Amino acid sequence: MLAVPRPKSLTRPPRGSRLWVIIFKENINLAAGNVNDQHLRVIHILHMPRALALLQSYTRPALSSSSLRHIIDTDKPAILSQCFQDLPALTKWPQRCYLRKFADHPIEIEVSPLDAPGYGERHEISLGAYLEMLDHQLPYRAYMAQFPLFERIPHLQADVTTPLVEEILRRGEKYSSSTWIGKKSLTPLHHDPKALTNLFIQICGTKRVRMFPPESDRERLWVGEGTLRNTSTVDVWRGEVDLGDGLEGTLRAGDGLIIPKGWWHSVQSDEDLLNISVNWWFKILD
Ligand SMILES: O=C(O)CCC(=O)C(=O)O
Repeated sequence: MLAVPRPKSLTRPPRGSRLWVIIFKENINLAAGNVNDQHLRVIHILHMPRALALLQSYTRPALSSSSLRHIIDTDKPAILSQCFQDLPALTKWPQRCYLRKFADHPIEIEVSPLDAPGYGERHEISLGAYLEMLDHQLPYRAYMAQFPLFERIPHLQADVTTPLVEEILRRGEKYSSSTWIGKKSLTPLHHDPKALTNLFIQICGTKRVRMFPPESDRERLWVGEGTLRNTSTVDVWRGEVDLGDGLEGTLRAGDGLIIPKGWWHSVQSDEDLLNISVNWWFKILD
């Protein structure tokens, strides 16, 4: 069999990646059985990231209580497509004047350069000043990320409570809840505290999510240290590294996402439009 010369730079590809080898044949006289290795030139070797599979999606009529329990208990992420359209927040919160009624309440936002892949620096600001800020084209990224808005403004909680939300949260012990408000936003790849499942609901705008299983190779994820031990420095949106079997999906207003415990996820929105999500972390009871 013909042996392809092994260039010095060729290293073993990471497990599971697709190795693409492009070979140029030059003047080979195969018929004569006169093949010389030097006529084969490996000109390019690329480790192509595997395409991500689409997140499994379930719609409301088919979503019985038992199928919902099954979805949550199988520890596989799932989109609950348009299952939360009845949240009052979907119609109230995008209205200019509604959230501004709570303008004086202090919140925290993250501020970072537009193209920075990591978390931003946290700053305190009033909700009113922040919403005002989002009305303008900003030369930096501002994001009210992971903020416990309902602790500050309990009145808003009723806008995100429906029988389905309550049914899902009843499966476990509620831990905490966050609200996310921004325009273009990026949350780097990370996993939530290991024991917690996440119910994430899109209220306004669109977000894209990429997810990788808990058993993903930490070495390949370039995980940080200290408080960033749950965060990867890999930019999963540039597709530069193959992290194994990933999933991706898009969340629109009214969609929910179940992020099972331990799953790595990165969430981004590249629209220059108001984007709001809420989530709850809860511990599933056996
Ligand atoms: O919406 C986002 O930017 C990130 C959400 C997230 O990472 C989470 O809910 O754990």
